Parts: sequence; structure tokens; C-alpha cells
Amino acid sequence: MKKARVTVVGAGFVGATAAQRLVEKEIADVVLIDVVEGLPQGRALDMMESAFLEGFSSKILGTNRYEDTADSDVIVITAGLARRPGMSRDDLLFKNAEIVGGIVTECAKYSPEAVLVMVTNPLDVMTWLAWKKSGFPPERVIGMAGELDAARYAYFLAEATGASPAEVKAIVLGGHGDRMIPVPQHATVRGRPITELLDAAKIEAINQRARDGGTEIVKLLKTGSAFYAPSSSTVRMVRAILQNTGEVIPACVYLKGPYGLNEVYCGVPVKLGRGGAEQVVELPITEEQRNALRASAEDVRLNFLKLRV
Ligand code: TXD
Repeated sequence: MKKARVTVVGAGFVGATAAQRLVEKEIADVVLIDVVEGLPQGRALDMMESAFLEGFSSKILGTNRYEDTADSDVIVITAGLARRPGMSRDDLLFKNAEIVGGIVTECAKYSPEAVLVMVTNPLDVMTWLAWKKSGFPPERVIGMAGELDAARYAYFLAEATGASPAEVKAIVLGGHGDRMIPVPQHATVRGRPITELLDAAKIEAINQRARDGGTEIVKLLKTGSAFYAPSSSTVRMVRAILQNTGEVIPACVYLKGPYGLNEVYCGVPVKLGRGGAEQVVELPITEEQRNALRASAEDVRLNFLKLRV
């Protein structure tokens, strides 16, 4: 069987770590591209030199030329600036819009059938912008954020209950940022709802820590943002798409109706497969959560409108 081909744009922390995970797990051959000369080539060569040690046969090519990305099945875009302490994700808006706009046009030209997975912040707005710039159908332009937020939420719940993270199921809704909405009534630990295991105050404290999960890491690192869990979340989405697993993963997708949201990109659980975002899953949520989701989506819309695309 022909190996899948994934382009990762941006050979920085998230991009290079995602590339490493993709080849080590034999999910795809990877093209790693960056604007900085030598950076993707150096990282790719270093990773290839670990192939013998790690025992993988997938290949990785480092390049600065978009021609080399042709016919990719999935394109992951991580290029752009990352947050520094004191910066919100929205502070990155105009700078990253400029970077992402140019990249998407190039990628779409060489891989017109690809599924685009956006990672660059502010995530929801960049995903919307990528859809506009690519000319792709919306189901083939998806953003990674909910999976990461849910993984953080699951980790904090595991920590609070003494369970292993693998025994926790958690889901979040909404845009990537302070308005993200944890949905504790659909979170379980070893199959039991967390509302039976933790009191309301503890759950609210964990909800808040999950909302602030990215900021907590930025404060600790001081010179960059999280990349281990973000690259893992990205790779899980890429695998679901390439291997057509039909897994339901929270992701930023274009909504036309579900959850009462219309013509806006926002985070919801979605079935992923070879066609990209194949079906939005509508969970029962409270009125308060529905209002919070609407507010989060309107925030995304306002920021997207600022770009005047
Ligand atoms: O949940 C999420 N979606 C996120 C998003 C989780 C973590 C990080 N998130 C965002 O991803 C973060 O706020 C940034 O916007 C991106 C990338 O974060 P990373 O930590 O990988 O940033 P780096 O290490 O600075 O890497 C960015 C790379 C760097 O190598 C630049 O040279 C490159 O992007 N870059 C470009 N590549 C190609 N083309 C252009 N124009 C370009 N400009 C910068």
C-alpha cells in the first residue's frame, strides 16, 4: 500500500515534534517545510538519523520549496508566531493571518485534494481564514484545539481522582481560548460520571485550569508555548483522517446549524475520516453551556471580521 504523505508547515516546536511523532508511529512520510533556510533540512536529517535507532521506515524530507509538498494527503499548518507571557492568542491575529494566508495559497495549489489541519493561533480564526484562502470545501479544513483542551481536562481529572489518564473520557466545546467550555456531565472516569466523583467546587476549579491550560505553560516556559501535547493532539487527528477511523474528536469545524450555530468556525465533537470532518456530533448540553458556546462562537466571528477577508 502506498504510504500516506503529510506536509507539516513550520519546523518549530509543534511542527517538528508532530513530524517526529508521525514518522516514529509510521503514520506517513512527511515533508517538513519552513521559511528559515536549513532549519527543516537540519531537523529532517537529524530525525532520519534516528530511524535506525527508533526502528521506523517512514521518510522525512526537509525543504523550503512548496513544489516538494505536492500531492500531500494532509497538510498541517503550524507556521507563525507563538505566544509569549502576557500575550493573548488574539494578539497574534494580524501577524499570523499574513503568514497563514500566503502558506495556504501555496499548499492548496500543490495539493488540491488535501485535508488541511490548522494549528497556528488564534486557532479558530486561522482555520476560518485557511478555508477562505484554500477554496476547499469546509469539511476539508479543520482546526486542532478541542482535542488538546480535552486532553488537558482529562489529565487534570485523572490527577484529581487518582485514575490513569487513559481511564478518563472528557470533552470540551467552543473556541480555543478563555471561553472554551468544558462539559463535565459528559466526562467520565472509569465509566463513572465525574459529577458523582468530585464536588462542584473541585470540578469548577478543574474547568478553570483547563481553560487556562495554555497560559499556565506559557508562564512556565517564558519563551514559547506548549508543544508536546499539541503535537500529540495534531497527530491523533491526522491518523484518524488518514486511517479513516471515524473517531469522534473535538475539533474546530465550519458549522451550519448544529448547536444553533450558523456559518461560523467553532469547536465541537466531530467524526473524522478520509473526507475530513465527516459529521458533527450534537451532545445534549445545558442552556447555560449553549449560551456560552454561542458567545464563544461570536467571539471567533468578531475576530474573523477584523481581518476583512
Ligand atoms: O492548540 C493549538 N492549536 C495550539 C496552537 C497549541 C500550541 C501552539 N499553538 C500555535 O502554533 C502557536 O501559538 C503558534 O501560532 C503555532 C506554532 O507554535 P510553535 O511553538 O511551533 O512555534 P515556533 O517554534 O516559533 O515555530 C513556528 C515556525 C518557525 O520555525 C518559523 O520559522 C515558522 O513557523 N514560520 C514559517 N514557516 C513557513 N512559512 C512562513 N511564512 C513562516 N513564518 C514563520
